[in-house]
Amino acid sequence: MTEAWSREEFEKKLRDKGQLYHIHHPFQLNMNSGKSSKAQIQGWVANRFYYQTTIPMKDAAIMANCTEREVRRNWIQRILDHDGADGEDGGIEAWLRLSEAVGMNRQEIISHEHVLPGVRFACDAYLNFARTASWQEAACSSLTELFAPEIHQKRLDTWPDHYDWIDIQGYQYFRKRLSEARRDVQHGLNITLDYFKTREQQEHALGILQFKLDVLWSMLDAMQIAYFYAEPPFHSCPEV
Ligand code: AHQ
Repeated sequence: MTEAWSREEFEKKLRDKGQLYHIHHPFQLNMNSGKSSKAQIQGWVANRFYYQTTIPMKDAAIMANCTEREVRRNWIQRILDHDGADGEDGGIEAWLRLSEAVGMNRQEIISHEHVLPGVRFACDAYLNFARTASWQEAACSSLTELFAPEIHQKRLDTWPDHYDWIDIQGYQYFRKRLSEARRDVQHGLNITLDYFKTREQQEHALGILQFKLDVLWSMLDAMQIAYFYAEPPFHSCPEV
C-alpha cells in the first residue's frame, strides 16, 4: 500500500501542476507579449465569455451536490461574484465591459455567435463534470485558480502598453479576480487537502486538476487554430 503524502507534500504536488497552466500556452504568450492582433484579442474575449457564463452554473452544480451548509455558505459567493448582487454588477457584466473595451458589441458576445466548437466542448465538459462528480471532486477542479492571480496580473502589467487601442476601463475584470481568486482558492484548497486522504485519493485529485488544465489548454488550442493559423472550423469544407 503506497503511503499517503503529507498535507504539505500533497499541496506541493498540486502547486507543481502550475507548470502546465495555460499562461504558458502560445496563444496566451502572444497576447501577453503584444504580438496578438485586434482580431485575435477579440476572438479570445468572445470565446472566454462562454467560459465566464459557465462558471456560475458550474458553481451552482457544486452547491446542488454539496451536503454541507458551511461549505455552501462560502461557495455561494462565487456565484454572486460572477452574476452580481446588491449593487455589484459582477464578473459577467465586467466581461461584457471588457468586450466593449476591445471594440465588440454586447449582443454579439451574449449571443455566443463567435464561440468555437472546441471552446464550447471544453467548457461544457467542465460544467458536466461539476454536475456529475462529487462536490469535493468539483471543488478540486477549481484549483487551477492557484495559478490565476499571476495570469491576471500579467495582463494588467503588459496589455496597457502593448494594446493602446483597448480602453483600460475594460481591465476591471482582471483586477477584480486578483483578490477573488486568492480567496476562493484557499477555500477550495482546504476542501481538497481535507478530503483526499489516501495516496490513491491524492493521485485522483491530481488527475482532476490535470483534467481542468486540459480544459483551459484545449480552449486556447481551438483559438490558436482559428485565429493564429487562420484555420477556423470547417474552413476547408467545399462551398455549399
Ligand atoms: O476568471 C476566471 C474565473 O472566474 C475562474 C473561476 C475558476 C473556477 O471555478 O474554475 N477558474 C477561473 C479562471 C478564470 N480566469 C482564467 C484566466 O485565464 O483568466 C483562469 C481560470 C482558472 O484558472 O481556472
